[in-house]
Amino acid sequence: MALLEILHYPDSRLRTLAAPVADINDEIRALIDDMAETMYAAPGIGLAATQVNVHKQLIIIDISEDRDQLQVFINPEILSRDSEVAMEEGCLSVPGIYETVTRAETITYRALGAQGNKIEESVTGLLAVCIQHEIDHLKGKVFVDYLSHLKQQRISKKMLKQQRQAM
Ligand code: GNR
Ligand code: NI
Repeated sequence: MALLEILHYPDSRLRTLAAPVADINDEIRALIDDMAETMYAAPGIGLAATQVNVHKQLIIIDISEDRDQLQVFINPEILSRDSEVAMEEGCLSVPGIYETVTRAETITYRALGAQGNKIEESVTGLLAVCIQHEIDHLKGKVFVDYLSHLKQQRISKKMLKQQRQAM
């Protein structure tokens, strides 16, 4: 297992479109393990492969209280959306920034699980928001993109300043 480096906004590599996973092999299983270690250490409730500079359609989520219910979603697709909910979001690629984003409250999605099992279900609330946040990463989108241009500029400046100071 290994801790992976998380890309930070406004890194242009976060804009990369992820390709579908063709085969759930040992390389993908090792990536899932490393991503889980990285997400739990951060700590975060979700992580997309894009954030660790691997441009494959793979996301992991654990919204459980005890941090012991890892969910793996490979090649996830949203089939339908219903209602809206506003939730304060954060992102491991935009540390220290928390802003309210409005998304679908309920989604029906399709994905493969870690064993290649087909999943198709409707979910609501935090899990639905988290899946949408992570699928956005796979499409090169970050939650900051939903904010006003003024807020985006302020966040960019703040992140770049933090990154300069960390060097
Ligand atoms: O840890 C995270 N918390 C969170 C809170 C509200 C909505 C979405 C998230 S996902 C985020 C981890 C992350 O950056 N995933 O891409
Ligand atoms: Ni994120």
